[in-house]
Amino acid sequence: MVVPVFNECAAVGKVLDALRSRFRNVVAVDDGSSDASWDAIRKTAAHALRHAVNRGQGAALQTGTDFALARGARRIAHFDADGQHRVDDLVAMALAVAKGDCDIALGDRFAGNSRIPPMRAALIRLAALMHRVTSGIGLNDVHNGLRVLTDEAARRCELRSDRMAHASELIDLIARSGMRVKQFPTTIEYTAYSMAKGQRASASARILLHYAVGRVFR
Ligand SMILES: Nc1nc2c(ncn2[C@@H]2O[C@H](COP(=O)(O)OP(=O)(O)O)[C@@H](O)[C@H]2O)c(=O)[nH]1
Ligand SMILES: [Mg+2]
Repeated sequence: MVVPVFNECAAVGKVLDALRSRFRNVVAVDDGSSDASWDAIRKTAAHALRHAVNRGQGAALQTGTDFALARGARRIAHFDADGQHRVDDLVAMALAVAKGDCDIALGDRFAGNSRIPPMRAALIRLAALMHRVTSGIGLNDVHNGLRVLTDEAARRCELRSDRMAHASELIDLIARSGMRVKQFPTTIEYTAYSMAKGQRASASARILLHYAVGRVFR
């Protein structure tokens, strides 16, 4: 379980407690927060790691993944620290990967009970279409932070995009990895907290642009 954390002291303690009630190995990565997140995760995470400066969600996920793989983890999950994901959804996905139903489980907020802000939904659909065209991969929700990968899949999908463009980079890596992917219904809680703090719709547009430019110049 890798939990990227950036200035989430109000939410992260509860999220880590919920995760630890169901999973043994929770790795929280404080991404150079300026609030009390570090104190919160040191108290509640099984493994607390810290970036000295803010590097972005992609970098935080890769730091946690490298740590888990080095310690022999056989499955890696990504779970946001802001309370937007449900632990029950993760349990279903982790079970499917453990049983060998797929190598990579991706959350699909369009199949869950999420009340997705319309602009957000439109941009995710657009990003999904872009991936369909560029790599032929047919997914609904390409920017969902809830994922489970086998160790092999995690090794094949090493993230180089430090910031939010990692979500699109990962879809590309998955398309090329030849691993078996499945989507699972997940509910994203759009609370006042997450909406105030999380990415605005414009961030999805930025991710798209950032990613498209990166693709052209690669
Ligand atoms: N915004 C942001 N989130 C980060 C960063 N590093 C780690 N994170 C964590 O990444 C997760 C998702 O971020 P969020 O802004 O909520 O994205 P959204 O859910 O897609 O709107 C949260 O757990 C953040 O704490 C960072 O540099 N910026
Ligand atoms: Mg969020």
